[in-house]
Amino acid sequence: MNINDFKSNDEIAWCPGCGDFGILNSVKKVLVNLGKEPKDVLLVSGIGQAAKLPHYIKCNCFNGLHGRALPPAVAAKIANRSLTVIVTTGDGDCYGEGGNHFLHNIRRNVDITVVVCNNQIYGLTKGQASPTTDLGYKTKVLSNGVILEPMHALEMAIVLGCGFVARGYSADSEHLSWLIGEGVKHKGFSLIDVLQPCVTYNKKNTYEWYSKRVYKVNEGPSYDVYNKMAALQKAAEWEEKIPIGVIYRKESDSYEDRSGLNNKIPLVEEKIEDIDISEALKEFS
Ligand SMILES: Cc1ncc(C[n+]2csc(CCOP(=O)(O)OP(=O)(O)O)c2C)c(N)n1
Ligand code: SF4
Repeated sequence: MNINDFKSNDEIAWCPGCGDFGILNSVKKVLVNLGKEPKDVLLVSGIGQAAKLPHYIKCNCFNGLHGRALPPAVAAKIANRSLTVIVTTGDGDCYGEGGNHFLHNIRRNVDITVVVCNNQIYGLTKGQASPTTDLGYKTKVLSNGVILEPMHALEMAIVLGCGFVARGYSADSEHLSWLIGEGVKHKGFSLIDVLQPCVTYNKKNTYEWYSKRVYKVNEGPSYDVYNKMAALQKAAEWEEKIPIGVIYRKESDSYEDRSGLNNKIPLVEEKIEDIDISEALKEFS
């Protein structure tokens, strides 16, 4: 497989320069590097600019309601455990409308990878504040500036016991594809929050702004990714400098282990030939 095997025929409807392009390339690279074929992969999203990403990759795709990407993603993974399930979602889609699913699916710990294209704004609906918009940022409808504390999604994920918490930058596609690959290999819920400039509506968190601040966290003697308190401190860094890389790792059993599903035949492989549904169908006749 090479990158062209994952090329879809859909015309890309993002603004030139949008950070989503870097994320799209990174996801394709990961699939090639991991030796996946389009039939092995399910990309799931909700609604938004980021949620269009699955349209631009040739593989299985489920495009759900705004904020509702995670429930179908975990359901599909539970029904067909051989699928590689990756969610591509926005900060509004995942942390706002889908906030409750985010919290409880971290606790549920099904083996899926969640890539949040975090442009700190609602892109598709033309620039309203999102849960990650910086305090004080002025939008068209909030001319005095945002007064709500931003949602600290990485810190929340660490506190909830997420086993793989990372931050990437869409302009560093090589590094980002490595991060997403590590997330896919992690057994359980993995979160990769991606700094994604929205060149049209976010005039603060630009390529220039990020590029001056991002630095790579290197796993190894200088940084212990298994240390929860150190990870919380690292995840909280913002404004002056912004760490990218794997921020936190924790080994724990996944939902599939704990529920005993791993010892059972997946739903998609259950034989259906001998099941008689005629009685059930009478209800609808
Ligand atoms: C239930 C519901 N609420 C609101 C909307 C309108 N809506 C669509 S996308 C969106 C925000 C998208 O922002 P984000 O998820 O950050 O993605 P982006 O477009 O920035 O990539 C909103 C509010 C909707 N479609 N459905
Ligand atoms: S509005 Fe922003 S997020 Fe949407 S395509 Fe344009 S640059 Fe990207």
